[in-house]
Amino acid sequence: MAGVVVVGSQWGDEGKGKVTDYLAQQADLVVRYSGGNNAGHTIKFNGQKFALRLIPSGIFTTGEVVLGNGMVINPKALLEEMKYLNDAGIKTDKMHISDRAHVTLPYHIEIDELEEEMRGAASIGTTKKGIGPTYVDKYDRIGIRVGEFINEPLFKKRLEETLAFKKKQYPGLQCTAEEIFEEYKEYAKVIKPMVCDTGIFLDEAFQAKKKILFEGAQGTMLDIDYGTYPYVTSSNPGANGVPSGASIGPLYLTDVVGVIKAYTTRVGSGAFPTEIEGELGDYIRNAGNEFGTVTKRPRRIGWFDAVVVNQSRRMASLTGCSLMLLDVLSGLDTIKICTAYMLDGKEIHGLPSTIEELERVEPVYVELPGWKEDITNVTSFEELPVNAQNYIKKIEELIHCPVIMFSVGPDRTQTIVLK
Ligand code: 2SA
Ligand code: MG
Repeated sequence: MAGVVVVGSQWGDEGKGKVTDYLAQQADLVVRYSGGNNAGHTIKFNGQKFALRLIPSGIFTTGEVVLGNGMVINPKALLEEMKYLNDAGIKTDKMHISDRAHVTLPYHIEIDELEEEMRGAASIGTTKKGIGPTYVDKYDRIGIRVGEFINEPLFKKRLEETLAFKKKQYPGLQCTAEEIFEEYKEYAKVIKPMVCDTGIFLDEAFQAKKKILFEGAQGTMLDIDYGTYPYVTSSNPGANGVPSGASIGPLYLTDVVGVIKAYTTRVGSGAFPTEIEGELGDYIRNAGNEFGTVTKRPRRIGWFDAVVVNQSRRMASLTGCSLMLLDVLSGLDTIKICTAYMLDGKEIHGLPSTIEELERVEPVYVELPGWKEDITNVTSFEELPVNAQNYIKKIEELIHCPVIMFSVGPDRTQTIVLK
């Protein structure tokens, strides 16, 4: 292991936190490369449960983590998260924050709320954490980066300029530069000692043969380039985002582990071809506790979609998959897997580029017999009921990627490694 990536291969919430936590046991460093506090990563061990948003899940194992330049960082949320961990006895003193990451400030949150309202029925269903508007400023070349944020006079100047610009675009903005400056300059003081050029830091770590894990947030279907645009997040959560979001070259990466659920979920709006509505959907939602970590929103539920995961495999060059929440499907009579879509009378094996077409596709399913046994105490593939074994084998066949581990419950101990 040199550079290993853990990437969500559906619409997020596949269980990346758990997989990262597991793989981090063999790593020296864990790095986040995209997104911000829209993410919600849950880790459970020794009877304790933690939900992280900005800080990489590796904080519990390696203790040394990096927040890369591809991230958008809300300093207030970061300090709250540090306090939450420190209060639970988890140290955050080996955290390295990229000087090139962008800072999320109160006006980004205001704009996020305003734009969702403006979109009306076409709202994206964002987490309203200001993520999109922070990336907009990045690409509009008026964003404030961490390196500027920790330089007090520079922060003041950049904040005044930027907010004046934004107020021309959004005259309804309520926040003022003075208020933000007074509050946030204090956060900057706390963050300052952790800031560095994380590209150099990671390069040195690679040269020293350290093992580095890159932790994705959200999932490939929410990737701005590869996902179900426009119902996506505003960054590259896919493995494609690692080199640009962590300031490293692509050849540092040796393995890419795709995290997939045994079914599919999606939060927020947008087409969802295998969506299961009604009683069965409610049953799986409750069995899997499928509610947003950040927003508590009920997640939409669907059958496993091999078209989606295949697309994610292609785009991330997945070397293996981790199949999560298999136990949630116990008790169903039959389980469906989507193998292809029908669009205008033709069978297709990739997602169409327009949302208009994706809304019209009809999933083609294979149906497999389910299993009734409780599998939460299973410790090997062989102990699984034959129908569960066959379900895994079918998934492997359809996604052209080995399942290298699977999970039968939220605890660290409920992870079974196969290959
Ligand atoms: P945003 O806020 O601009 O990133 O929202 C854009 C879309 O991306 C989706 N998105 C997510 N989907 C699943 N999980 C996410 N993290 C939280 C979680 C979400 C939560 O772990 O549960 O608590 O609701 C996440 N973050 C962003 C979002 O739903 C929009 O569809
Ligand atoms: Mg999540």
